[in-house]
Amino acid sequence: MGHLPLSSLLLVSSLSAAVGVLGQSATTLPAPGQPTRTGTVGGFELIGNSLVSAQQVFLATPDKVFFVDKVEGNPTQINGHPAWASEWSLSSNNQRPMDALTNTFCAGGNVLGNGTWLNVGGNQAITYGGQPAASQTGGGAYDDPDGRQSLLTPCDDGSCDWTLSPNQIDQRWYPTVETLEDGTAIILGGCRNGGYVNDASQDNPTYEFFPPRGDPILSPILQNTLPANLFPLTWLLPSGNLLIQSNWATVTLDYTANVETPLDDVPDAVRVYPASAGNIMLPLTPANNYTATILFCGGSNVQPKQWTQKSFIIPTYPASTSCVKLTPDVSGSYVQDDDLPDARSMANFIALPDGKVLNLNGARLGTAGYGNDSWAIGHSYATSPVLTPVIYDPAAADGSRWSSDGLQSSTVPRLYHSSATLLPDGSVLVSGSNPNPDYTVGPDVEFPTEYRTEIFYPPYYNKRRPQPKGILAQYSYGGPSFDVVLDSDDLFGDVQNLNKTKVVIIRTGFSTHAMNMGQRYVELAATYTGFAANNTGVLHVSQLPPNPAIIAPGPAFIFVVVNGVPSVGLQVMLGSGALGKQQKLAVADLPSTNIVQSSSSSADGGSSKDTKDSAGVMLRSTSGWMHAICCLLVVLLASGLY
Ligand SMILES: *[C@@H]1O[C@H](CO)[C@@H](O)[C@H](O)[C@H]1NC(C)=O
Ligand SMILES: *[C@@H]1O[C@H](CO)[C@@H](O)[C@H](O)[C@H]1NC(C)=O
Ligand SMILES: *[C@@H]1O[C@H](CO)[C@@H](O)[C@H](O)[C@H]1NC(C)=O
Ligand SMILES: *[C@@H]1O[C@H](CO)[C@@H](O)[C@H](O)[C@H]1NC(C)=O
Ligand SMILES: *[C@@H]1O[C@H](CO)[C@@H](O)[C@H](O)[C@H]1NC(C)=O
Ligand SMILES: [Cu+2]
Repeated sequence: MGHLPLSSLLLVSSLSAAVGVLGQSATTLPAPGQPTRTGTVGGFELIGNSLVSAQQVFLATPDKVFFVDKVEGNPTQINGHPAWASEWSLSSNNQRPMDALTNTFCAGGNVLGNGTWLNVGGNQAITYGGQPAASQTGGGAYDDPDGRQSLLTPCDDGSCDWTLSPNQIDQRWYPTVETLEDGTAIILGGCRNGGYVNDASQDNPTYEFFPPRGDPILSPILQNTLPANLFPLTWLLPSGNLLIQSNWATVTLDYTANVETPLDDVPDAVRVYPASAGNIMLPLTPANNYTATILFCGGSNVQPKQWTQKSFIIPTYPASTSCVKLTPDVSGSYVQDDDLPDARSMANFIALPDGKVLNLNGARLGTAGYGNDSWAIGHSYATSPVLTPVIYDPAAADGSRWSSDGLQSSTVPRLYHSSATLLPDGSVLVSGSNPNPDYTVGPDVEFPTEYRTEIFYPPYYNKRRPQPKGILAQYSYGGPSFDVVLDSDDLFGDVQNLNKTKVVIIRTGFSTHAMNMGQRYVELAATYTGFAANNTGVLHVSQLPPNPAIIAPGPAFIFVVVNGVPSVGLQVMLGSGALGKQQKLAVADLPSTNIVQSSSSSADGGSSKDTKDSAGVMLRSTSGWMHAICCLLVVLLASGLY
């Protein structure tokens, strides 16, 4: 037992009494298999037409992507009116319309710690052409009450639908939603009546919580950054503060004390809607000590007064190529990063399992938004779509982080109201684009209501995928390590690939308006024992870091990535699976990394040559045993018995 850390021993002794009662609860998932599709690597494939336009998209089960549109005249009907929500089954390619109830036009969303998805804010009830409805309590063309609170508890059997929460939030078009350490959500900002940009008469510069914690609280940054303060770019930081970037300003917010601390203004360009820069928190890893760096790329250099000037001919205005990053828990100053190869507004950033970041969608000219203006392209405020994706490698040297090598262009312009999400097989679903007030199609429409849905296949897509055994279904914050077994095929026949292997957890987020709210990438700490004789290995993997601000509780996907090739992701639960304070446990030390050089006859550990062997074998067996304890612990946490 000499290798086991004290914290683990304490855990073991405190839990051993319960083993007899709950020891049967298995929480290891079956090993993932291979993707069911094959694709053109680096290219796009059209997989069909969505039933509603994908203003908002999220992956909520291993098989189901949910689409949410604004209320508009989609031909697909549900409950006697046009649908504005739907579900896409990845395995069957079948779709079904859903009834989103409230008008979800420019709503925000995220997933709660118990797996229920929240969709809040957006438009009031409307009738045809986007005009206000006579009644705000239902009836009329769409029967869409102004509720501003829709909930979906997703399912994989086609039986679930949107419901109304009894808790109504304040009026907010374009709010941002971020999930907090206890699995509840904070809802920030917005305006009351909609429009291209905000103004003082309808501003809602406050934040509130879901489930509610009382009246909305004033936020100085939101109050002081008109008119471009909609969809404030917001991340929960490992420090427990929130980063908020709005118009040119930046703060951290301690939302428990309601204190904002100003950081530097963002350089070069406005990054929030409607400038709509690509934005993402870069991977949180043991190597960077789980320190958050946020990357912003593109947007538009527009001064506050310029947005509403008659002379601002939006679709002629070039987007920015500027990329900057900020590490807010360490420094309040932005750092320049490599420029985007193409200027972009409305670019979507997607965290890929290999640790790189995909950038797609958007336009070189103009911004988000649409209107009846004579200079609009149809109604679109943007034109010159950027069709070629580009991949950012955070590990590459300065000057060489962007690459489109081997990537092909899409055939579908993705402008305002387009979206994208990572899928479990490591491909990326891309859909939407609808810079129009209502369902608008036809031969003369340059940027129609877009239903065409594509999958982008990243460079690793067609490689044989690792099939790791031993992935847990649920993860605690701290606690005992667990073991994941990789065979020779998983390691591409080379035990040395163990030192190019990582276990990563990805929350794919709620995609809308060039943001994936809640998107996050966390690499788990790991060591390994490798067996050179047969090129197999065992990863010894830590649970989540003992800090739910690094990644909030709730559902996510886990991938084992070997030499840049991810396994198919499995859906897992982070934390207790319920809203509420999460247990933080002592972190077990990991066995040291070791490659056992000699062949099998090492079990007795007799000769000096076999010292490493015997250590390796012992570590393996103890960590297998620790694994059982770990599963038990998770069950206890989940059942509230602990
Ligand atoms: C999750 O919590 C929300 C808010 O309390 C609740 O409305 C929802 O029903 C819960 N979902 C599940 C699956 O328990
Ligand atoms: C890593 O972060 C933790 C938590 O913020 C801190 O306590 C620790 O000192 C850091 N370690 C290093 C090596 O920076
Ligand atoms: C835009 O123009 C159309 C057709 O001319 C009209 O029906 C609609 O009300 C206008 N919308 C706005 C927001 O002015
Ligand atoms: C992996 O191990 C090999 C052999 O010891 C070494 O040459 C290589 O640098 C290591 N790679 C990494 C990424 O640590
Ligand atoms: C590989 O070798 C190790 C050490 O001898 C052994 O424990 C393991 O079962 C072997 N794996 C396979 C797949 O043969
Ligand atoms: Cu919108």
